[in-house]
Amino acid sequence: MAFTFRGRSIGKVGVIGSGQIGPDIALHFTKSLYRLGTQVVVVDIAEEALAKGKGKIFKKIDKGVETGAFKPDGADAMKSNVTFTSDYDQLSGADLVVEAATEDLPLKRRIFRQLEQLVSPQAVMTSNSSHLEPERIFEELAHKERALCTHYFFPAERNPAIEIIPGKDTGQQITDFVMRFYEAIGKMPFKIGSRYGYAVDPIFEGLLLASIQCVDKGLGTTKQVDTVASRCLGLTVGPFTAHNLAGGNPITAHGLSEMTERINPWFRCPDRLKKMVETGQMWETPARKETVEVPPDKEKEITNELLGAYFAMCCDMLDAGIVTTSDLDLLIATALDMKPPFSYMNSTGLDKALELVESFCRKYPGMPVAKSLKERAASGKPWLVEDVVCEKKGDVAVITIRRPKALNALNSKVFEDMTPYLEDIKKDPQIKAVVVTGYGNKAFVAGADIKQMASFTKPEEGAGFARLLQISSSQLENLGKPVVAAMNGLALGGGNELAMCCTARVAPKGIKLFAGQPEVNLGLIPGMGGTQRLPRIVGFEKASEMIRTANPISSDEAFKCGLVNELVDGDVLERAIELAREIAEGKAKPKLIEKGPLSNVPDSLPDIDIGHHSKAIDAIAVESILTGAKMSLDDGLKNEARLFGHCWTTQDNRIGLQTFVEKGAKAKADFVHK
Ligand code: DAK
Repeated sequence: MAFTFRGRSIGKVGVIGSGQIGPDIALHFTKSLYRLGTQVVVVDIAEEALAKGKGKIFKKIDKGVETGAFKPDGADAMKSNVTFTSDYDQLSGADLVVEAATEDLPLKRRIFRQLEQLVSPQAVMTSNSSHLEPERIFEELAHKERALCTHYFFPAERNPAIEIIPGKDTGQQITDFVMRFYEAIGKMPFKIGSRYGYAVDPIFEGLLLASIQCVDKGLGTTKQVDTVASRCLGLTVGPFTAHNLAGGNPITAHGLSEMTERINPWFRCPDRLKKMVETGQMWETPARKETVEVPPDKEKEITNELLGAYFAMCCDMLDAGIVTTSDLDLLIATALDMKPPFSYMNSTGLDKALELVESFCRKYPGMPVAKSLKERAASGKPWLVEDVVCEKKGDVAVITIRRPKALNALNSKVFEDMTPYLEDIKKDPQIKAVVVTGYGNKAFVAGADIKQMASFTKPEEGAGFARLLQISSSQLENLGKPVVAAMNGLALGGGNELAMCCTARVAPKGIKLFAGQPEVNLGLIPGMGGTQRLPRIVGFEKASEMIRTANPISSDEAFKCGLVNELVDGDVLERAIELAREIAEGKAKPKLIEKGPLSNVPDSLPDIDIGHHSKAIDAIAVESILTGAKMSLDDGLKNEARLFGHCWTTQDNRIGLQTFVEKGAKAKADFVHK
């Protein structure tokens, strides 16, 4: 058995290097692939390193069992799925190999030369280098088209961020495959242009340099600068503490000195850092929970200096054209868990950001003031940081809703970001069809953003939100081009409703918790067409059960009842793109939703156990289903909107929303049926 994805069979994955990060990478592979029958092999020349790596993985798996993250039998299977060996020949037949050896170019080249003899020309080869450009690492390979860098972040088994760096010779198909493969196994891959250090490390290491500069200039001690840095950048630990935690990693010193040539002359390895590396000393940093006093004037100077450096470095990435504002924002927030730079600049104001950067660059002329920042500030517009990404795949536009921390829940910003794309697509004669999907491997869209809905204090806010959702969903439904929903995971509430506005829906096989209308949990009825489109697609009985009990259905059940048109093994997005094209070309003709009044409307809905849910809200849901079905879809939607508004007059509506916000999604609301 092997994991087959986008036509590639991944039966064996190799990890080279059982040092700092290799075992964590292997752990991520085994925990996400063991069920699919993909073996993981870790190779290292040192037996001691192998034993240490194995011990590390097993300990983490055992801890996962203790915390309930893994079941004991799953944990055993994960363990027996990884082999640790010093025999390189064990990599023979591997379909994907990640090299995670020391950051040393000749060594990496040697490893890849050897590897190329062991694996087929089709096998994907990647390097977890943190700095080196793929063109340099893979220079000597015969088949450079299947090689690229995949840069993981600490801790690699849990940190979802991963930089994907194709070189100039990497095949487009391989890059696409690697991006989708990592997303399918739960990572958040970001495609980054090839430049030394890629996107994250120059910023991470540059902030240590900027912090050292603050100390050199006498603005504060390492303890004080560390404290201010974590405060102003939103870091859990400051740059000095982070460097200590990484054991005073010498790669940082080496990286910074290489960046002088390869990025710009501001980057350098300062003497203080050289000395620390030479002596093996650690930085003096705040103890846990220690309060470090910093005089306010110094705090301000340090903050300005660090923010100047941070913003300057991030904008320089844009000038280099290696990353977009939206990607870098999300990447930094995920990989380093710090304040995302462009959103941060938007909140301080771009004039202020430019002032900080200009002042920094006057002091350190090696760092240029980025053209992108000057132009954006002059335009008077904030940086574009979008929760929706649109990519053209030939004649099909793929719209991805990307709010991974909220499982792609729909807030107003998602619709504001999506609307211009839909307007462009409508006018663009090159685009024949559209696919809408959600980011990641867990959720298509987990519903409308409940936290935003619960924050509304004025009826106008709720009405404005509802209007925006209605306009956007009808824009999607009436685009004039086929739209296929690639329902890659959970589709709840507004998520399922969004999918039902599409021409067709495809979903992965075998997802147990897949689609549902859980609004009654919140003291609401569906408000984006759920009470109208669901009965029209799956019939009254099934729709009534789903809407009134809030029980979600599996993807297999969704297929059986007609909610999804196709089930897919492997990459749902790839099939959705094909289907969208087939519909546009008239080769596939999915059954379209009935837009007129329905003829088979029952007088009442079957008796059903609604459990703890509100009887008051249930009555509104039933009314919406039964009265709307006798109307045209358009009128039914208006009727639903009116009844949705009616929910806000009940006590149970406040109880339901409040329970979610205060106690989380799993808590049951104590409805009073009024
Ligand atoms: N809104 C906001 N945040 C959400 C969310 C949502 N719908 N769903 C999940 N999240 C957030 C969670 O709060 C959590 O955030 P943090 O606590 O980490 O900050 C994060 O996503 C991860 O979620 P969990 O920790 O809960 O993850 P689990 O895997 O344990 O559970 C879950 C996943 C999807 C089963 C669970 O999160 C869940 O049940 N979520 C609520 C799903 C839901 O009820 N959806 C329906 C929402 S109501 C209208 C148009 C449309 C609508 C209304 C009106 N008009 C036009 C009038 C639509 C209404 C809805 O969709």
